Amino acid sequence: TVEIDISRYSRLALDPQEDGVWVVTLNRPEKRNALDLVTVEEMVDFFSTAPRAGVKAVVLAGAGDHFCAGLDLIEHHDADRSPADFMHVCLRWHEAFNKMEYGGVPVIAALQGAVVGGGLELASAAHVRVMDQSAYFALPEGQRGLFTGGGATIRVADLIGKARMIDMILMGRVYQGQEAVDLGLAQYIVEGSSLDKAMELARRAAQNLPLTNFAICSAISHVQNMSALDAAYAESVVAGIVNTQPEARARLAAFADKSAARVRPNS
Ligand code: 1HE
Repeated sequence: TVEIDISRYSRLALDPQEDGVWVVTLNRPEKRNALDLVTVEEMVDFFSTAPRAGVKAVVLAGAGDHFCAGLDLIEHHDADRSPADFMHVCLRWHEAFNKMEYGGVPVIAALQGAVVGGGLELASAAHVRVMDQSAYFALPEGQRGLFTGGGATIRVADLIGKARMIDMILMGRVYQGQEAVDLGLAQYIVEGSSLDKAMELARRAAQNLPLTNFAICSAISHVQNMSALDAAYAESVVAGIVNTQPEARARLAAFADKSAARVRPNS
């Protein structure tokens, strides 16, 4: 395993808990947690390292009233980038978000306020999204003379379908509340704090065996990119490794001797 040096991070506040859950907070609330170059590099760094550092689950949060306002438009404006420059900016976003989605460590996003533009792209790279009553989702790029560059054409379209994504960016349509859950933008909506609920879910996920979580939070995404034939093959190989891991024997024994909890309907 490798160590994560918390003091090296400035845009992200890293807070490791005793149970292996790490709270990773976008920490520029005065800029509504807009994603500048430094933030994205810190995300590449953290999410590249976390799978080898014993991180069992991540809660991804935003400080203040808004989760994330997307691309730092002021930095982008001031830099007056060339097409090649901005292509490379986008490639770093993809590097960061792919490390999240394919890294094998469960990432639970705790959402409030604006989850817009690149903020929605970031949230959609998490494995589970929890929203509170203040959270709202939009792709303002269309109105700003821009286009998505952080994976929305892939992940937001996956979550809600192509037609709804096109409508969101074309019209500046905003989704919020239960409707956002019904469409698949988030999986949970809470009356209270999305951070509390995300912590609860992360702790639950952290109870699973790490190799099982690796398969869930890496293989499923990879398999989605494959043909059905290759997907079945890859699934078999992953199951071969995960389902025979020595660490699973105690759990199987507990089922066999009837000490393990049974699956029951919600009461
Ligand atoms: C920012 C940004 C930002 C706020 N870049 N600085 N994203 C957007 O188009 C969203 C743009 N932001 C907003 O619509 C609003 O700021 C919010 C709804 C997020 C928040 O509203 P509010 O009233 O709480 O804050 P504010 O007064 O608008 O902003 C407070 C400060 O944050 C202000 O800075 P200040 O120095 O004047 O105090 C804002 O400039 C700053 N701020 N949002 C930079 N986005 C890889 S392609 C990805 C494509 C995209 O993501 S496009 C961006 C889409």
